[in-house]
Amino acid sequence: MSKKYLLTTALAYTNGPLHLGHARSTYIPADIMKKYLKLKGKDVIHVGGTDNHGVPITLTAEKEGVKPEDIVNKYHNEIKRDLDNLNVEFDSYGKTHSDIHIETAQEFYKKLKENGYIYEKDIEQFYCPKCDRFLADRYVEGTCPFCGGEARGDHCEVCGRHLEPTELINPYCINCNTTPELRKTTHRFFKLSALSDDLRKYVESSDMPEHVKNMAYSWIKELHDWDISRDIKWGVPIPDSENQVMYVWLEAPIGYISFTKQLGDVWKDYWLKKDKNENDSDVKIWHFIGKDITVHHSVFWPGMLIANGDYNLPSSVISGGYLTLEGRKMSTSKKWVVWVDDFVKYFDSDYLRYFLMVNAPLNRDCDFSFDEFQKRINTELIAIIGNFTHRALVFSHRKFKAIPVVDEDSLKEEDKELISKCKETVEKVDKHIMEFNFKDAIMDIIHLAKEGNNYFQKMEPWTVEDEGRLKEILYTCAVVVKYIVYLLYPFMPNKTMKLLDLMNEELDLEIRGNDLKKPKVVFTKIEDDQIKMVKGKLLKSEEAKEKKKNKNKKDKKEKNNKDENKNNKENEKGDSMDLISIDDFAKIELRVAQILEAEEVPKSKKLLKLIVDIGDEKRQVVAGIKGHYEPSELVGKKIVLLCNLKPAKLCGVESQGMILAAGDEVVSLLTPDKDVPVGSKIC
Ligand code: B3M
Ligand code: ZN
Repeated sequence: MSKKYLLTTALAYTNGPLHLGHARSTYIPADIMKKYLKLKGKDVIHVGGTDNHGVPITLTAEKEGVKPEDIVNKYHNEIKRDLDNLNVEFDSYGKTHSDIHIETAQEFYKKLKENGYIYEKDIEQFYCPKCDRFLADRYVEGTCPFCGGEARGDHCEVCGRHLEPTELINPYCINCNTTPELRKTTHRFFKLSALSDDLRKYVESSDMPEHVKNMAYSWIKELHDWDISRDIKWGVPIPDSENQVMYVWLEAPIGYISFTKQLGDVWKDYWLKKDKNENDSDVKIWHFIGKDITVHHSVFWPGMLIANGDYNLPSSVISGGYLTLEGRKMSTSKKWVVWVDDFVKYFDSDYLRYFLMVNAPLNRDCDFSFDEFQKRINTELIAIIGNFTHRALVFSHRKFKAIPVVDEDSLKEEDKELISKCKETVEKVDKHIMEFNFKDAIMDIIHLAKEGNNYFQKMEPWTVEDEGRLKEILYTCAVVVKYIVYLLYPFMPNKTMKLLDLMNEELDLEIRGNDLKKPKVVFTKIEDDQIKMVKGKLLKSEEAKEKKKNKNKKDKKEKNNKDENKNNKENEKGDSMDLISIDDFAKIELRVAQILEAEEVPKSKKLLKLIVDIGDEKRQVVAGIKGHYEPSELVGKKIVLLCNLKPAKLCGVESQGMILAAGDEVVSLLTPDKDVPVGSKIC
């Protein structure tokens, strides 16, 4: 039976439009694959939509004084507009705030419960007595216990650490500033931890790339049950609970099913297992996502599907790397971002599709810089592909007004050789695309165009007087153009369709010999002035802000220098690019310490309490490393401790210093490379 492909793309949160990072990691790759498979005549659909629930949306709505629905509709439409402008096609595009999704998610939940994967447990949550409601993590703010900066209940923007709201010092409700209190509430939990063995087997047998598999294995080792209820109103109501909705990450991926359902009964062919015990081998479900949500798609979501039992599991998860902008991390809050909607005002979206795929392999991070963009478009696309296709068409049009068709058997060796290179390129490109290796696929197409250029140059058709020979040469060139157009179409649908139109041809590998239209330049060069102007427009607000920020910083520093009683917090938490002097560094006292005791901090998901020896005294330190280390494996370890940090209380336990650790998903304590005495100073 021939395969069916269901491609999905991560459901964008409706709290903002799309920027180039979304386009690069997720939507452009999926659309390339969709267009390519369709070109090959495969049964393929692309399903996507928007993710309308979750706290960021209610926060945005409250900030703007409107209903969550208004925010959702506004950005749903803007996101779809951006996707249309990028030429990303969908067979079905939905919203999670819709009847079909809510119904599907609730049925899914009921099945999980029926199968014994849901249980109830009482937990304590922050509750604002004044607002009379439980507070989601993001609704609590306070002081970061690690760095003293202003932090949100789930994350500290200053030091970048993940936090639990209960870890905050002086927590307050962001709505009314009241100090919240802990109150008991009954939550639903999903028994994810019971699925380790099934998940490991599933990952092993999947087509996920090796690096995704390895990430999945390391998460599977540490599975905890999942709290899937939230005491808020905005979301998919939990069927057997009043006043609670599903955690957004439980219901959002179910959107992949709900939105396929929008297509009618065919949805069953992709999702419903024919044999209860086995995945349908003729169905390929591929999730295209950004790399930050790999765990959700390679572990949590398959776990949900296994527990439910009715549906096919994803065959692969294609996770695209991050995009930096001009060498710096993109940040919507700092306005260091280029929105798709702005970009397409100045450049054909094909240029973006091309550049974002050719600049780095998909699974790696990639930088967008306007100068590099201009350079690659001009030196590769224009100078190689544009040049060859244009010359070939102009020449044929001038001489014959059509592509001359000849008998391939009578061609000369050098013509045949080039045509066989075309065929080889199809195979190579096919292999690369099917391995999601879009960069190499494009490089092979460029290479073919180079061969075409060399051939054209060598044949010097302008000197050929024999009409028969000229026809052979121009036919050979037309074959190369046709192959380039065909192979490049998934990457650059606009430009290639324009070329096809000039050729009066169809999107395949035949040459029909139709009359040519008068050739026009399809690939236009990006001029220096243009790139300068666009840079000025799209990066200007940030530059102005930067300057202002730097000036403020300078003023503040001057003030601080005068002020003996210095409170350096602002400078410390400033931009990560700030340089510090050696005197600044000397203020930090780092020592090698040895862990003597380690135990869990009750009621905290993250914290361990440690007693450490720093040479001349013992200290009690609280560290957010639970889940990354077992307390027992820590005892005896030599680590690095920041000793002169102001003591702080974390979850009610005093911490007299901070242990240094690196990493986010995988957390590693810093340890001395050689055995140095406890108390050794680090300088
Ligand atoms: N809404 C967006 C993100 O974290 C999130 C994806 C959901 S996919 C089911 O990128
Ligand atoms: Zn409040």
